[in-house]
Amino acid sequence: MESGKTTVIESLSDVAPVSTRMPVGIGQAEAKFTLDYTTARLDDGELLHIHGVPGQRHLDFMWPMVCDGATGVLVLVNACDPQRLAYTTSMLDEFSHLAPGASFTVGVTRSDLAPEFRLDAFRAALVAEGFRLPVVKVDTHEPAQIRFLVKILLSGSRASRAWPSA
Ligand SMILES: Nc1nc2c(ncn2[C@@H]2O[C@H](COP(=O)(O)OP(=O)(O)OP(=O)(O)O)[C@@H](O)[C@H]2O)c(=O)[nH]1
Ligand SMILES: [Mg+2]
Repeated sequence: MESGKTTVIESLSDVAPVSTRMPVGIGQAEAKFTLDYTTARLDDGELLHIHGVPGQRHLDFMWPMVCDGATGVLVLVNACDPQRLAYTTSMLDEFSHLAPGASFTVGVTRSDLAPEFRLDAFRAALVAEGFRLPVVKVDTHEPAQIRFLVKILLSGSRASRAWPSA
């Protein structure tokens, strides 16, 4: 949550992005979640469709819907979240099964607000869990950093995935 999904999608859009805030009942409580969607024209003319979906497990019914035929999966992680490592490994685990042909990149956001966060330790912890992939810090308020992040994602290929998938 609050990992910068909407900010990233707004930054990449070359049309007005669609952000839909919807209620979802969880037991007696009702929470809100946001779905984001936009398109961006790449330098080579290809049209990229970009979906922002929540990472909460009770909303996992959405994940297969956006994974069918996906080129890339960008896992945005809030550096301020104490559960960031467990969250990231669980997302990589789930999405590598849902999108076996996609390339993967992890973008760590809000690290400016988490002075204790160490990228090298985080990356090493992911490798220790079996996930060897690009892991970068990104300030989502910097459009150049977001464009670079997307380039990293798109330059990845299936062959560079170094963790086993079932
Ligand atoms: N300081 C700082 N603030 C950030 C960064 N990225 C996002 N934010 C802020 O964090 C808040 C949440 O960003 P959103 O883009 O709404 O995040 P989200 O993932 O769409 O959030 P939900 O849809 O509520 O899960 C906003 O106030 C952003 O301006 C960052 O890298 N640094
Ligand atoms: Mg959002």
